Amino acid sequence: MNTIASASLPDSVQQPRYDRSALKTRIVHFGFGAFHRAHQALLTDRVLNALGGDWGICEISLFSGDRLMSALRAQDHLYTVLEKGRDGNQAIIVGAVNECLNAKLDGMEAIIEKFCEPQVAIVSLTVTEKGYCIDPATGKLDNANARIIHDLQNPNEPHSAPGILVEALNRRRERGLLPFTVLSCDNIPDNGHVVRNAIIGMAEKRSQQLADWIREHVTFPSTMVDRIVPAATPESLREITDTLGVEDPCAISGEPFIQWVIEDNFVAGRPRWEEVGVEMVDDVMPWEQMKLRMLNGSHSFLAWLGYLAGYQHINDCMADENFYRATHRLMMQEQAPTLRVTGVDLRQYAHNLLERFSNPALQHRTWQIAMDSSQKLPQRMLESVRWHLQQEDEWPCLALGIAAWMRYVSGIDDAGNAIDIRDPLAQKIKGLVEKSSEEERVLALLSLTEIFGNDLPGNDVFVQRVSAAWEELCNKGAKQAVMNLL
Ligand code: NAI
Ligand code: CS2
Repeated sequence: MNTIASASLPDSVQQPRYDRSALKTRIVHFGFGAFHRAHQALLTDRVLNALGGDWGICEISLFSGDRLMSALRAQDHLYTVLEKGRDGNQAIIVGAVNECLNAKLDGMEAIIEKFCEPQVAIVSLTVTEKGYCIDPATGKLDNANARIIHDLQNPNEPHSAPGILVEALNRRRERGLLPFTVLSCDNIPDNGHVVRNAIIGMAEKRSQQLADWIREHVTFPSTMVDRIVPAATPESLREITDTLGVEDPCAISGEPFIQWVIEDNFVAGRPRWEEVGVEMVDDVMPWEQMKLRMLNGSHSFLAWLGYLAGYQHINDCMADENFYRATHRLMMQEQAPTLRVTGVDLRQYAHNLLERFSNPALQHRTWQIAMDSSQKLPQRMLESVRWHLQQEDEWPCLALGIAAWMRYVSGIDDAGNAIDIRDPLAQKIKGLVEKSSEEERVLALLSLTEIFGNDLPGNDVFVQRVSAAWEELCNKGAKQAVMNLL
C-alpha cells in the first residue's frame, strides 16, 4: 500500500532532514491526540531538523487509538501536520516519533516497561484535564475516582496515568535507574504541581520511601502550551490527501501560531527546544494564567454561548459582531485585570487572539470545546470571579459565561434541540438537572463543590449575579443576552 513513507511527495511538503535511524526513545509521551502531534512532537522535529540528535518519541495511548497506532506503524511512524493560515497552508512531515505502544495492541505491561528503559529522560503528557484524576476545584488527587481506587488496590497493574507513572518510577528505583522528568502539557493551572501532587499522593499510599525518592529525584516542570488544533474530520483529512497525493490517517491540521513556555528544570536532559523559539523560564504560572483566562476563558464563553445560539464553529461566533465585541470585553475588562504577567502587551495579545479565533480555515467546533467543561470552568472563569469578588467590582461577561455553562449542561439549545453532553461529571450533572425546575437550576448546579468549591455557592453576590444572568439567558436566548452585555 502506498503511504507517506513510500510515496513521492510534492516539493512543497517539508520533510525530515535528519538521520531518523539515530533516534532513540528518550521521550515517552502519553496521549497521541491531536494536540501533541501538532505541538510538542512538531517542535522536537524542528530541533532535530536544526541540530540532529537522538531525541526520539515513543507514543503511548491507553484507552483507544489502536487503529491510529496501527496506521502510524504502517507508515514508519511518520505523519503530517497541515498548518492552515489565512494566507495559505504548509504541510510538514514529522519524523520525531520512532515507536508507539497501545494498551489494546501491546498490553499494559509493555507500556510500563517502556517507561523503565534507562535512556528515557522525559515523560510528557497531553491526556486532557480529566486524565489526571484530580478534583478540578482543588487540583488534588480525586480518591473517589474509579481508576485511582483500582490502582491503589492493584498498584502493579495500574490503569490511570498517575498510577502508571508511580509504578514505572517504583520499578526504576528498585532497579537503580535514574528517574525521568514528568512534563505535563495540558491546560491545567500549575500543571507541574498538579501532576506532582497526583503522583506523590498515590506513591505515599504505597510506600513512604518511594514517595520520598520521587520528591527528591523527579522534577515536574510546569508548562504553558498554545496552538489551536481542532480534532481531525473527514474534510480535514481529505484536504491533506489532496495536498500530499496520498492518504495519511494520522494527519492533523492546526493554526500556524505556536507557543510553549517551560520551567527549565529537567533531571536527565532535554532537547534544545529554545533553539526553535520555545521559551524557557523560571516561573511559568503568570503565563499559564494569562493563556487560560484570556484564551481558554474566551473559548469556553464562545463555545457555550455560541453553541446555544446555533453557531457551530468559533469563527462563526467571531463573524457575529456582538460576540466579537463581548469576547474582547471579557478579555480586556474581566480577565486581563486579574493577571500578574509582566512584559506582555495584553491589548495586543487580545487582538491577536481575536484574529486567531476568526481564522476561517480552522473550523473549530464549539461543541468540541464545550466537552469536559466541568474540568475547565474553575481555571478559565471561577478564579477570575474570586478576584473580582475581592475587588467588589463588576463581572457581567463572566456571570453570563457561567450561566451559559449551566444552560448548556441543562441539555437544550436555544432552538429547542437536545445537546450531546460529553463530560466526566455528565451523569451527576444530569441527575441535578432532572431533579430541579428552571428556577431551581442555578442552586442545584452550584452544589457541585468539585467545580465551585465551598466558597462560591455561599457567596450571595456570586449567586445573585449568576442567577440574574441565567434568567436573562432563559428568557431572551444567547444572542440577545450577548448583545445586552454591550
Ligand atoms: P484528543 O482527544 O485528540 O487527545 C487526547 C488524548 O488523551 C488521547 O490520546 C486519549 O487517548 C488520551 N486520554 C483521554 N482521556 C484519558 C485518560 N483519562 N487517561 C489517559 N489518557 C487519556 O485531544 P487533544 O486535542 O490532543 O487535546 C488534549 C489536551 O491537550 C487538551 O485537553 C488540553 O489540555 C491540551 N491542549 C489542547 C490543545 C488543542 O487545541 N487541541 C491546545 C492546548 C492544549
Ligand atoms: C480549547 C483548547 O478545547 C478547548 O478547551 O479551549 O484546546 C484551545 O484550543 C487550546 O488551549 C489553544 O492553545
